[in-house]
Amino acid sequence: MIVRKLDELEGKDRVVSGPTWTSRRLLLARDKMGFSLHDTIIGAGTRTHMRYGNHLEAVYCIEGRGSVTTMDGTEYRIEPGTVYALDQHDEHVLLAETELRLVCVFNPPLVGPEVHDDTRGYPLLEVAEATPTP
Ligand code: 9YT
Repeated sequence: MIVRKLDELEGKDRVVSGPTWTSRRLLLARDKMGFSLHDTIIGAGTRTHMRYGNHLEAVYCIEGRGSVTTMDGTEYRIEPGTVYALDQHDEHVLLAETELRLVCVFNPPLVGPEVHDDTRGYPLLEVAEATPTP
């Protein structure tokens, strides 16, 4: 069994930030669960344009308020208790009206250091590219 706590991740390679977000990567590919699980903070007042071409992502909001808008202009309200699943690798814009706390699941699992590339998604990395810390 794997037991890991959010406050144990600081200082390890499991805490990764982009311009608008900080992702605490509780479970990664090397944990061999078949998915990765992140507790992610999105900064208040930010706009993040994404498209995960290599991954499926489910996002469950546990704190904060905002919206996600797809490229056809459809806007969905995001609040605690809302999940959105990017089952079509949907391109989307996430607006954080307040700080958002999101539980994110990726399939295939992230390896660890991924940040958004110029496709607005994450590259597919090999597990060997990650630093082998617990
Ligand atoms: C909602 C979203 O995709 N935010 C960007 C960060 C990402 N979810 C991550 O790596 O945790």
